[in-house]
Amino acid sequence: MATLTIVRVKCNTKEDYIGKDDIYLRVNGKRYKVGRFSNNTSEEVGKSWAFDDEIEVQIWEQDEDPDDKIGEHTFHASEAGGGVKKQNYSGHGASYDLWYKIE
Ligand SMILES: [Ca+2]
Ligand SMILES: [Ca+2]
Repeated sequence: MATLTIVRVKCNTKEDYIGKDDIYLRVNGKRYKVGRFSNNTSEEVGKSWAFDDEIEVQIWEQDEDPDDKIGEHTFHASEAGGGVKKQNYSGHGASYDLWYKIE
């Protein structure tokens, strides 16, 4: 059993043309609200999820019409012990960085 902690999410470039992005994660399919972002802003998350071999984290931007998926990444238990690392998510013209730790 391993633990994924998402430390912080940063918006480099937002997805919505007007207004702030409304960002949530889907962690193995389950939705977790992060917050609202304009360019070059970040939010502390500090939330952990237990998993076995791998865990998929998607970043989504909420809209009135169908939400936009910024990207997805699968983290592996074999990465455990490496300290805090950064993963970039890019899609729909947006770019987000996610800092995480696997223990
Ligand atoms: Ca959008
Ligand atoms: Ca939106």
